[in-house]
Amino acid sequence: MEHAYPADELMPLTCRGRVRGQEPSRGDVDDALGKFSLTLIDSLDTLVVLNKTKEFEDAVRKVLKDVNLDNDVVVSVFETNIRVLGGLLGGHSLAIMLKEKGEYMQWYNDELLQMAKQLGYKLLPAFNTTSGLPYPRINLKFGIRKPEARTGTETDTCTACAGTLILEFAALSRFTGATIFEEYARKALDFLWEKRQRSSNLVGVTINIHTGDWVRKDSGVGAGIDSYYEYLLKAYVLLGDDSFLERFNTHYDAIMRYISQPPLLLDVHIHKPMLNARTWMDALLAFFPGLQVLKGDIRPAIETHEMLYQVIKKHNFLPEAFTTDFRVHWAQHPLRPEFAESTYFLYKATGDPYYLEVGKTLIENLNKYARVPCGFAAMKDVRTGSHEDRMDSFFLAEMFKYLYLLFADKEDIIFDIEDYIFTTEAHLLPLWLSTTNQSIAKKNTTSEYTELDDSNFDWTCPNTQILFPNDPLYAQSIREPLKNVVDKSCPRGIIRVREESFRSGAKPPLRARDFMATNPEHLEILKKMGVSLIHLKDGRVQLVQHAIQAASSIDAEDGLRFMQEMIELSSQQQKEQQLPPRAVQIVSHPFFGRVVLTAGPAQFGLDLSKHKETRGFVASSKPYNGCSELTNPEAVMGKIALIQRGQCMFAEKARNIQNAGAIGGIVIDDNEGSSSDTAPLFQMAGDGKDTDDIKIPMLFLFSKEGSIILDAVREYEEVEVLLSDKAKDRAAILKGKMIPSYIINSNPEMENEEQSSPENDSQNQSAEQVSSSSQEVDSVDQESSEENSLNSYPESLSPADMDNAASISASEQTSNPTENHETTNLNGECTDLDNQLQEQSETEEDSNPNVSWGKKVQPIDSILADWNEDIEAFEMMEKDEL
Ligand code: DMJ
Repeated sequence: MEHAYPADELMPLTCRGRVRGQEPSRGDVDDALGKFSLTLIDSLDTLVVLNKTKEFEDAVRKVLKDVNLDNDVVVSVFETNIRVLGGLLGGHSLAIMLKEKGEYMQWYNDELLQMAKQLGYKLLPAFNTTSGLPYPRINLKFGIRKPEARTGTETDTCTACAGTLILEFAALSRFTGATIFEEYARKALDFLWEKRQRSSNLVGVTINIHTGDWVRKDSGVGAGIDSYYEYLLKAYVLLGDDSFLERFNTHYDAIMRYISQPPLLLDVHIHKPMLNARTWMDALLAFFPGLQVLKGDIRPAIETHEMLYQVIKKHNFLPEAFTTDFRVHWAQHPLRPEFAESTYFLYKATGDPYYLEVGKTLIENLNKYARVPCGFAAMKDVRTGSHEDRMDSFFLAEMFKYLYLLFADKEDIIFDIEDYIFTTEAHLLPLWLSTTNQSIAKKNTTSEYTELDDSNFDWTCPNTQILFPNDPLYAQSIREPLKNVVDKSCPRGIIRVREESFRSGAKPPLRARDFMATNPEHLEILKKMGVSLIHLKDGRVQLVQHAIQAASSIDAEDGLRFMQEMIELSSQQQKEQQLPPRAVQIVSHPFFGRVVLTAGPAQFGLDLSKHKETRGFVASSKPYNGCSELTNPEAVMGKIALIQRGQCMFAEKARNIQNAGAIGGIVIDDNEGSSSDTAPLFQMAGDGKDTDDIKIPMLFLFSKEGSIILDAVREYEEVEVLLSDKAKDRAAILKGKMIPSYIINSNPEMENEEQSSPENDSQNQSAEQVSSSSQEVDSVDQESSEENSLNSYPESLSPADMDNAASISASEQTSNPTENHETTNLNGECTDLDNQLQEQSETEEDSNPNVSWGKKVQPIDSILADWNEDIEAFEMMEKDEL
């Protein structure tokens, strides 16, 4: 309220409000911002839960006085529904509860509900499609009327986007008596149900809102689908309509059959549900154990939650995506609440104090790593602890609420929380709505519910009060075998997999290592194998394989082998060439280590991952570009020099500041407004000469991050920073326990070590992007810049950048045969499966829950033998779609 109001969100690093249009666009994420004081509305019912009744009363008055819902802004229908409509309804629910108690809100006359109704009507034009599925976006002022609306041309939406409306819309109908909202939301759900893939009973991630065709046919419980399942079960709870429960149970049965590989939850294809569609999981699926608790299926909930907790313990937060062998796939973490939500529900179900310990860890990590002077900042990279100038509204709406509730006793909350259901945004809707204005509730009109295998419901228990009365250690006994599942997992071996692939005899006609994107013969072979090369706008290229486009099934197999090789080659090269991002932490007053900026590393100079951090005050070099001998050596001596990017090579700048006595350097981008929020980080390349003479550490900051330091210098003059590979503990910083950099730099042994480091060996290799965000995953950087002029792959495709492109693209059509070639044995040691594959899949799979997630282990020969069948299935699938 102090720094951001009336803006939609707080920018906690720069201490101001995020106003759409005034900040560089972040793409879809900005569609949540409608200039309607989003965070305030999203936080209304949190205030009551936290017993801040007076503040709630003031906040409601502010919303009524200030908020305008008629802005000429294009917003996401899904986000506006769950955050704003849900926020207004949650606020209304608690306002009438308080009014009835007779002390607070006595003046309240359903004003929030009237606003909610106004907003509901604004969202309705989005449903003007033949399918009844809503458009993904709407203009708050102009609806979808073109051209003023600037929207309404979209053809696709995500399943969760179309299937997460019923709670808010039904509540709105039942509170107001206006039936249209519930009708529209039901119609969208009916359509999705009709479109489920009939043999697997799964739904895809995106659907065409006009034709109902699945656009993305992968299926999981995380991003894009998550709350569709959540709302089916909760619609049954809130509305008491059996058809929702039957639909949920049908989907749940399919999820447990195909997607659940305890403790993992892995995406599959809707038409070939035995094929994994990905080798990684996203953070959004962390809500699923909570939903399983609501369903009463406690065992898999405990298992998945435990696995997620171990990933969190490794990185302090759950990265946006992580692989099946628990490596970071996408390192960002926008302070998502899903894991806290599941922790709360598991604690409620089991009463096991372990979950309080888990909650304590979450709170400690938030305070230690995310708390900044003006709020809580999202993590840009969980590996470095660097921040993003972002605090999403769900942090207050959900994270605060669930963490408070986890520790609250019944009497700490001024109303009975059991009388309410949580929406997906944790807004509270009263259960008495189930018996109010029921006229719209349709009875089950379809008889298409399949007979379900009851074994999936063995653990279903309708009442958490009577769970495990005789066994308080029940939850622990399930966690125990999983205790080292993350730490002892083995990274995927590259060499072994390749050997196995070669041992089978067949090699693709073109080897990944020989491939040149500019060679017409190579392109011809690619085409034959069904592999297409897509040139992206930014100069990068992407490989995608469509098996059905291959000339024959043999060519399709070759294509699979080629993609496989490319994945392995690229991940190997990426590991060899890429340096992870680094951190610049401001440690002086008033920051005290709380602001951590993501920095790009250099391929030369002191390697901060091998040596301890470098700490020092900053000083700007003169000339500021650092391209000639400094004229102010006295100012930078013993300090960390700030230098502007451009006009000469990075290494030249480093030498000039080192000669002036600087102990480190920070190069700040000269492109105004650039930020690691919007641009991919890269590592600074050398100059093609020997750079062993550069001993000081050099880091790169984009302009926005750099200006945080420059502003601090303007305001406080003396600004001290810490250059490191990972943000350091603030307690240690405050106690001054850090080792001064001059001690580190003067260790001759370390210098020698550094000279032989692999990073120095690769100095003359390309200046690759540092992968800090999976938004970059699909592509290959072919750009070169003045400082990055040593890119060693100017014309050919650099396999180093192909990892994710190849893996994702390949997985769209095929299972990834490189998967599961390792497993973890009972002692947690890495085991080569070459000799044991058969025995393990036959024996351990059944008896050992530790390895059950490796149940799809399949030798490559058998996968390839299955290939023809896959092609037929895909052809069938295409026909189905037609
Ligand atoms: C929230 O806005 C909701 O929980 C939504 O359903 C998906 N996740 C975000 C927070 O991560």
